[in-house]
Amino acid sequence: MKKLIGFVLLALMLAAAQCNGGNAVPKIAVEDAWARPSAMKAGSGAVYVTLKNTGGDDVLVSAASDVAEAVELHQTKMDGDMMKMSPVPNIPIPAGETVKLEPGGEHIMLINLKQPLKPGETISVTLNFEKSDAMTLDVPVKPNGE
Ligand SMILES: [Cu+2]
Repeated sequence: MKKLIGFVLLALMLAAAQCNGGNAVPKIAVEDAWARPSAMKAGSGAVYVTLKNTGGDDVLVSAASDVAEAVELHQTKMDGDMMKMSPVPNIPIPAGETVKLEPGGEHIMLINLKQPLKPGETISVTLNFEKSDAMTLDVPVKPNGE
């Protein structure tokens, strides 16, 4: 029994050591933010962005925009041969990693747009992080992110 407790403690210490990146200050750069144009009838929209973290661990906890009634963080997954989107509570941005929110993957979902998103327009989207300060982005609406 003592041996088992010792082993568990060792495992916990190793786990804690691996989390040391979490003590460093995150340093997140935002690249290539864009929103997909919506159909003429306003419905939902999607925002994509690349988050480059050259510091310690952080987590994208929520997003906000006044162009939609609600904003959710979503993931896209295959369910059989159907692509299905579902909300996720947050999107981790681990130390030293680049997390790409892109079509077919994770994205920021604009629920119930108040107006259609037209190419050439720019919308304001705020990203809220667990550790980093909130960032408000000017996000261009582009047909395919080009
Ligand atoms: Cu979605």
